[in-house]
Amino acid sequence: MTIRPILTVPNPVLKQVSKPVAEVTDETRALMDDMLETMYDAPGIGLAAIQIGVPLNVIVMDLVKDKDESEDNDRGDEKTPEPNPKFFVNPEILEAVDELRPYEEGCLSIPEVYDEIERPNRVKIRYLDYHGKEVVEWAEGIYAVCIQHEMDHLKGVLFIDYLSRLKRSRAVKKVQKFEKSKDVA
Ligand code: K1U
Ligand code: ZN
Repeated sequence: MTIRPILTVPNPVLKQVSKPVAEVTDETRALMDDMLETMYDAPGIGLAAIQIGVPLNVIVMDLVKDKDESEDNDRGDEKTPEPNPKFFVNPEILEAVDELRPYEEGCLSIPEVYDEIERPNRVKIRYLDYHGKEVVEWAEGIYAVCIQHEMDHLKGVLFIDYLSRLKRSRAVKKVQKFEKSKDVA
């Protein structure tokens, strides 16, 4: 497994539309393994293949990190969350409820930028899992937020595209400044 570099805005590759995967093969699984390692390393709770420059409809996710990690267990020790990776090949949204919920979103391709985005609170999704098996299920709460955010990446859409032009250009400038500061450090 390899940690791959994550592309950041304004890299034009992030605006590409990704293509469906013909079949889930060992090559697809090797890509998903690299994506998961890259996501854990970042760290993040989701990653789309295009964020590492691969224009395929593939997403990885692990929402455990979004829980309060400082929560204590019965012995008073700090809880270490169990990894709970999820893999999505060719995901589709079949239904979405009308109810919108705001959530403060972040993106590994737009580091240090966060803003509130409204999305449907529940979506019914269909996808192929790590083994190529079809799954149909409802996603709710942070799972619904994250899958919609990641599926936007597959269409070349970033969460800052929902913001005003001013906020978007400020966000890109902030990322460019941040990336430059990493070069000199
Ligand atoms: O770049 C990405 O698509 C990943 C992104 C996913 C996401 C986060 C929040 C709302 C919608 C989608 C991230 O993982 S940003 C980092 C993050 O949220 C996080 C990092 C460490 C611990 C907990 C959260
Ligand atoms: Zn993102």
